[in-house]
Amino acid sequence: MFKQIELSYDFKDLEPHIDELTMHTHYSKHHATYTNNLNAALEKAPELSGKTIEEIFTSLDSLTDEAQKNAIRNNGGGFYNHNLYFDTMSPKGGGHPEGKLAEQITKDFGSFDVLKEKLTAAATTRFGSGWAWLSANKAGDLKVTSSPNQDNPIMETKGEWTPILGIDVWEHAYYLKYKNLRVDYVKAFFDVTDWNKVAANYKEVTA
Ligand code: MN3
Repeated sequence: MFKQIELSYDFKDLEPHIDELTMHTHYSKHHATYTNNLNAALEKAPELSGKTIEEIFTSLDSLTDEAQKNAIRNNGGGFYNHNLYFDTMSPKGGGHPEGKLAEQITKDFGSFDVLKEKLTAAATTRFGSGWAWLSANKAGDLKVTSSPNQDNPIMETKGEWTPILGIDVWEHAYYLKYKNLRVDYVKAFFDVTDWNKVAANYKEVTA
């Protein structure tokens, strides 16, 4: 049974950047539904039982039933991507990364400002629903990409790249407050990004 992460903050705590109703709906409805649907789909896929979610993402091609594969891909992505998303936001967020992650950002992108520009571009040019990502590989390299729907870099690269930060650009993540202004939501997301958590994720991928 996969479970949603528990939030270390209240729904209202990310105000004014991310509003309480959006947080409540996003976590208690959208994320809960993905998680429940993933667990339900896995009950009918005994060959995947006991696997981690990352192992499931890299085993999707072994499923021959297209409907089952799509259910596990979409709901598994929805489960995992939102765990990452909610875990890397904090009322004490914002600011900039430090330590090894900061050094690598300078190496791979030139500066933290350039990284934010690249993430903003990935988020705002993703057509329709999807995600913008900062990912790392085991060697410690970083890259910015985007994915459609609930896909993620683990699925797309067979586990070579792991996201350490994800920006949800589905309209349900911002429409109540920001309407059509996705770029303003992305700016606000950076005001609550927990770079300490992102650095911890980076450390885990590269350990
Ligand atoms: Mn979402």
